[in-house]
Parts: sequence; C-alpha cells; structure tokens
Amino acid sequence: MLKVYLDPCTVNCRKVLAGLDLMGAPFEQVHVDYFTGGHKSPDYMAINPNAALPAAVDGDLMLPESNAILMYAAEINGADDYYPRDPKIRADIHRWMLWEAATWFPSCYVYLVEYVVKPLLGAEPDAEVIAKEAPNWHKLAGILDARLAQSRWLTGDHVTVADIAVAAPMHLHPQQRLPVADHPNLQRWMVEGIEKLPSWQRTQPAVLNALGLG
Ligand SMILES: N[C@@H](CCC(=O)N[C@@H](CS)C(=O)NCC(=O)O)C(=O)O
Repeated sequence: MLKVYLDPCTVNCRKVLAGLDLMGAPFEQVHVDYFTGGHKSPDYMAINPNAALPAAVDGDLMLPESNAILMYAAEINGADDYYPRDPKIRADIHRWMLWEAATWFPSCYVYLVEYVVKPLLGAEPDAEVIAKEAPNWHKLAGILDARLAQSRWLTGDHVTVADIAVAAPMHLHPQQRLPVADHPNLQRWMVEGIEKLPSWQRTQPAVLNALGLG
C-alpha cells in the first residue's frame, strides 16, 4: 500500500490528503513533524533529498512532489473520474498542476508566511513584502479567474486533481488575507466549489488544529 509521509498542516501535504480522500485512495500515513524539522532528518532525506514534505513510498518507488503523488495515486487506483484519460483533459490537468507548483504556490506562499507563519512565531507581517508580491498574485489570480469564468471546475464540468492542487496554496485564504474577492469566479470556485467538497472539509480540521487556528 502507498505510504505517505506528511504533516497535515502544510500546504502540499494538505493537498495530498484532500486529493487522496477525493479519489478514495487507500494509503498509510506516516507523520513527519514539520515544525520540529522532521523533514530534515537523514531517514526522511533518504526518501526525499529535497528535505521537503510530502513524499510517498510504494515498494521501491520513492516519490517526492505532491502533484506527482496525486497523479501516481490516481493511476494505480484507476481514479479516472478525477484524472481522466482523455489526452486533452489530462494535458490540461498537467498544465494547471505544473503552473501551480511553478508560480501559484510560491506567490500564495508569500501571504501565508507574512499573515499566518510569522504571527504564529510572534513576528510582525511585513506590508512591504505583500505590496511587492501583490501585482504578481493578482496577475496569476486573473488567469485563474478567466479560466473559471468558462466552467465550474478548472478543466471542465467535473472536479479533478488539478482543482485540489490549485486550491491547496490558498487553503487558508481568510487567514492568509488573499484578496480573492477581487476575482469573483475564483472566489465562487473556492468558496462554493472546493470548500463544499467533503474531502476538503474532512482535511481542514487537521490544518487548523496543527496551526492553533481551530
Ligand atoms: N514542489 C514540492 C514543494 C514541497 C514543499 O515546498 N513543501 C514545504 C511544505 S508545504 C516544505 O516542506 N518546505 C521545506 C521547509 O520549509 O523547510 C511539492 O509540491 O511537494
């Protein structure tokens, strides 16, 4: 069975938990404590040399990268509803998941650090850091908003792993103070789509509890 090493409070771990839940994939969860640096231990780094969470193991396969884990889990579980085999839909899913990891996650992460992580550590958010990132965040959010003006979910009428991947970096959007209200289609998708999914709701308490926000 797929073994997944994670700490549910982090963005990319929550992504994997919500995605595996969505597709009903069986897995064994191994807790690696992010705040005490469990991801930097030699044992964990033998699995993921990037010293980042999450990672998965299936027999001799060691698989870092949250999006790669979701694609693999969908493949071995035949979760075609959430990772359709149609080449054009699949290409579109890959496009959004690659875009998420390369650009969307880093931008949303700036807000997460300033408005969630720093206050947790007793530090003040830096308004200048946010002001510097804001134009880039709005540019990216506008790309999502334009896409979501055309369909209910990112790649059409059905929710897929791409929706979960792109939603994860904004999973604490009220606390992150992400200005989602400026992008009505993005807001509708997040609040009335993603946040209504049972798999999303089931994986929210662990995040809030771990961060003391519950
Ligand atoms: N592209 C990677 C990013 C993984 C990542 O950056 N994970 C964060 C937690 S969300 C982490 O463990 N960072 C290492 C650190 O903060 O020391 C993925 O999608 O899995």
